[in-house]
Amino acid sequence: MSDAEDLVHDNLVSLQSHVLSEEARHPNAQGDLSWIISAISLAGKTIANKVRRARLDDVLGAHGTENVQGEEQLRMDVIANEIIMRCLGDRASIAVLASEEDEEPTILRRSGEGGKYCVLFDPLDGSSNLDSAVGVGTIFSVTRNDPDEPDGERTVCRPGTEQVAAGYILYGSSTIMCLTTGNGVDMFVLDQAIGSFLRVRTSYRMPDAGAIYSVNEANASSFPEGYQRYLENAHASGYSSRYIGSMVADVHRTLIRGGVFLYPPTGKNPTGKLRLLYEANPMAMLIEQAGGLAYSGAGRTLEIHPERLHQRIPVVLGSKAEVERVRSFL
Ligand code: P6P
Repeated sequence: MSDAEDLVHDNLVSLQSHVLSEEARHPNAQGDLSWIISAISLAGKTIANKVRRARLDDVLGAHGTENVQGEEQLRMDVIANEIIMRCLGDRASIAVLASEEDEEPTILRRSGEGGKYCVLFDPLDGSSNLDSAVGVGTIFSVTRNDPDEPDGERTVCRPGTEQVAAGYILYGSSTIMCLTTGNGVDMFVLDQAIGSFLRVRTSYRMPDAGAIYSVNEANASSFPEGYQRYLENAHASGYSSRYIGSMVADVHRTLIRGGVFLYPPTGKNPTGKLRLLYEANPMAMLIEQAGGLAYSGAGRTLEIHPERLHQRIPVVLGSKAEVERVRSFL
């Protein structure tokens, strides 16, 4: 490869330039989605800084309130939620914001006022792991606003197939954004020295197989029988078990190394623990765009018709061969 080709091949591409070049591929795009992704990037950089300093700034621990899930809110949950609201709130094309931390969606502007998109997010998934410095993350999903639907919750309760963009930001040993706008998966790493997410993978394809399963086996005795038979088979087949207990970290490892991530129905969470709209759907879109599969019960996760904003569902997602292997036991 000539020096010039090398230079082009090793081009330095920021998230900003990547998003603008993607926008240029759609002649009728007006840049609204680009602005939203830019706001999510700003929120991610700000949260990354706060996560790194949480112990120093003494903002770990309980906030003293419960969220709509009846879970104890941590101070960092509230801080991350506020950061995202402040970064996204002034983007003129956003109609509705829906957060895991808020019972109701926030209606910012109607379609008549320019509200074109809805953004759903889990501001700091896995935050209970913060005190042990385990990777945590922000998960986001972007859908189109329904101009004829006045109710915020009904507007965002759309099947995952209708997402126009989805992704996560993993605050781990490095800060990584994984993003899809429906045209493959691209990955970016935050270069803190210049404050920019730099593209490291484009059109990423995940491994078709991987002898790794990721599940909280403490719940195994209450899994439906088919999951238990799958686990017995995995144990007998020499699979490795990897479970961090932070969905963004577990899904990122699955994307990179292959394998399967499962959160089955359990005695404590008979419909599964993970939330459909702002955890399972964005992850399912990423996994499918990278060549994997994502199922909830008998059906494809992305085809579920949501009934409630905070609806929970069981999830099996990962490498095509591994998800099919799990399904063969269900
Ligand atoms: P368990 C974190 O609380 C979370 O929502 C996901 O990030 C994670 O995958 C799951 O719950 C872990 O749940 O029951 O295994 O602790």
